[in-house]
Amino acid sequence: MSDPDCLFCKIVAEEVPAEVVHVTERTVAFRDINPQAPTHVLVVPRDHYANAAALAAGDPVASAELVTAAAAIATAEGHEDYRLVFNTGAGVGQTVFHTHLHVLAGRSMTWPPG
Ligand code: DGP
Repeated sequence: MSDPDCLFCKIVAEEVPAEVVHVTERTVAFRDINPQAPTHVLVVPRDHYANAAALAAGDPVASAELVTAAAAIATAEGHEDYRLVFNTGAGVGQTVFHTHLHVLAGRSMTWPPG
């Protein structure tokens, strides 16, 4: 399942370059182009789903694999503590409508987020 107009589908298909740091059967992880922390990686399903809830409903195995991939990336980059974020909807900052899990680590963080 791919959307020809989707940037992250193009990264998964290697039609658009990205610094890929981790791959699994159902996911690809690459560094964010505008990092907000020393480690800022996006983990995406290979298939196109608009947001985290759509992915969980349509492919729960891939949904779980995003989280286990995120944990593996944090460990590989030496972080015990890390933040995982799914922005869902333009009103909270989602700009790319292909599910992506932000993995942020390597600096102190405040709560609540802005
Ligand atoms: P969000 O705002 O939650 O939809 O996050 C989208 C993220 O995608 C944002 O942090 C910047 C990142 N991004 C946008 N375009 C590109 C790109 O072409 N390459 C990479 N690696 N990241 C991108």
